[in-house]
Amino acid sequence: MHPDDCIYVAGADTLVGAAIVRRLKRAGFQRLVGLGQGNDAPPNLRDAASVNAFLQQHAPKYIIHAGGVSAGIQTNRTSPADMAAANLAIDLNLIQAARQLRPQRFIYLGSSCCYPVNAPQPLAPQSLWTGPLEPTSHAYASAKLSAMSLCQAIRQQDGCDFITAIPATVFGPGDHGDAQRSHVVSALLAKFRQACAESAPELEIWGTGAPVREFIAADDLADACLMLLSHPAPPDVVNLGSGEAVSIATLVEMLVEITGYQGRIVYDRSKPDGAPHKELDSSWLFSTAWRPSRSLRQWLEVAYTSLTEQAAAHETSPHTANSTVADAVTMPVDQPLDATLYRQLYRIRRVEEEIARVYPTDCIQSPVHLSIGQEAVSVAVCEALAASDVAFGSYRSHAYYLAKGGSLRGMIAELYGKATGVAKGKAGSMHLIDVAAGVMGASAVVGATLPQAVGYALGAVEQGRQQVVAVFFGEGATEEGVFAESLNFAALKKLPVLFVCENNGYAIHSRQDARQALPDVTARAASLGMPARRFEEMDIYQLFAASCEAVETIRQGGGPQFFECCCYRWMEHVGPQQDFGAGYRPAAEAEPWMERDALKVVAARLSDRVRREIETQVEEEINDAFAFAQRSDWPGPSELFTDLYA
Ligand SMILES: Cc1ncc(C[n+]2csc(CCOP(=O)(O)OP(=O)(O)O)c2C)c(N)n1
Ligand SMILES: [Mg+2]
Repeated sequence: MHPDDCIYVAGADTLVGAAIVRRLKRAGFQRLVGLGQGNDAPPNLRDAASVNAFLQQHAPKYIIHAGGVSAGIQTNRTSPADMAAANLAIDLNLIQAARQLRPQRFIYLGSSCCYPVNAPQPLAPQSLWTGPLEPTSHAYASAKLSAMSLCQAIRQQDGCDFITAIPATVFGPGDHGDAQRSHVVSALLAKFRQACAESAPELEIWGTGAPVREFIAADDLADACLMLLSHPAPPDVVNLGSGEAVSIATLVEMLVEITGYQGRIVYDRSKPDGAPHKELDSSWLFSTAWRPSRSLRQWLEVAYTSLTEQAAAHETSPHTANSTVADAVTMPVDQPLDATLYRQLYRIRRVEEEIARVYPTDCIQSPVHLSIGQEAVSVAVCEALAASDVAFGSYRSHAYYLAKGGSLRGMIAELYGKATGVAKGKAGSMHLIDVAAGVMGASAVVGATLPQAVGYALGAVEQGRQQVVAVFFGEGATEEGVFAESLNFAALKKLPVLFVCENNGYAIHSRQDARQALPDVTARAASLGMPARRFEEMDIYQLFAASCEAVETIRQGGGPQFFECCCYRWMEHVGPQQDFGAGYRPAAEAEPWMERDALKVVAARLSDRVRREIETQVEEEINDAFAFAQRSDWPGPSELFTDLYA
């Protein structure tokens, strides 16, 4: 897929559709049609002529159909005809119009209601059409099955790439918390919030609590859909589940813990349970590299935090006096992960911009290799590490040092050469170290910390410490002898090391392809005996999710792993300026990287209020650190011969 490919997400205003649009934008796709007004307005999906005209006009290369009408048990019971008729009409209009267009791929989002009520669990696609449907959602499920069948028939008759994706029960921020219309998670979240706010003595849960369900967060589902869109050959029907099924009672227990609700839980057994067990067999999905970014419990925490924050904002805003909590949760959300990533990215960027600004005054006593543009690699990986894990880096050290939690005051004082610096002012930018934070050191010698990281990991294993060691280095370091030696030994001894190659395409002024016969660094790492992955896009969320997974596997004794993270250095190799006039690389080469700058991407996911709050705090911290460095003393002459090793 190409960033310029035209993509249409039908139902971009639904929980799932909105998440898919967010995900596509984050991945850098710029031509998403049907999201605006006038010429770019979405078609009326219930009107075949409108859908036809829209598809003819935009000719999208990829279509994801997340439109249509869905709801919980209650709506299925009270308005089955409305729901079935609406879905039949919408699906037929869109699928038929898409059939004329023959897009590169069409994804239809089906429903797990389509599985027979007595099909073996977990539900596998081959069980479709093998038995009667669950009575409470019969009409809705039949409509969805018809559309699914139509997609398969088109694939068979016309050879078009139409596939159906069946998600587990979806939830996420933006879902309405209306108990009559919504799905179980959003309904429960809203109930718990209200019960907590009112200190209600009792909270009533529909049914017995026994049914088992598999839930998937809308953002994870969107991520899986993007993978599906670009996969070379997915099957015609795939299940998209999180792999985590729980009973409603367990879900309720999680919510009691998350919300701190103190009252009594009462199950209303007179209400219908729906299907007793619904869990998807997502073997195909899990045979790919895709994994959910968080556990169910973590997602519930995120959803509940956003619900309470939005409800609080709603209560204090005079403009929303007449709207409901349900409306409030459809507003933009400030998820804790976004805020954390933004704080880290913004902090590193601004610290380095300040370094560049003051550099010409000669206050800074050491050369500086800035990471501006590459920060997301350090942030994504270090966020996945535990505080007790450690990291080693290269002379391009600021990003990993700060992301791992190194002292900012100590770093700036070190750059100023002051006695209060992390190495007493004797080391400078290229040798930052803060052992208390697990920042184990950097070196001016290319590749030098690779064997140090491996040695540390061996020590940790020998001494029975469950630590993971991350080591950051440039692609230039892969030309050093220690690269092969270190990876070989780590693989041989199954050491807990995550090797993180920041491939910015250059070593000083020389391009990678002018230096390496085999620039495929990942292939070279894999040849030394470890799982190796290449991340082309500099997508901080993808890298964070992959890092969490890798760190966990490494911690469990799975041996070392290798990440090649493609990125781009915006500044000169060493020093405070840009150097696009230097003649070794064109400015245009930087543009796409600057366009999808992680800092911008994450900022766009935050509300102005939260973003400004973070920025204000970080600016204060930076001012404080520079003032601290400025007023600190120089090391005295007596320091000249201390800390010497020879
Ligand atoms: C062993 C060694 N050889 C050569 C150098 C000179 N040198 C300093 S930085 C650098 C480029 C390294 O490029 P890369 O590893 O890609 O890191 P980047 O600067 O791009 O982050 C070189 C060759 C050195 N410091 N150490
Ligand atoms: Mg490089």
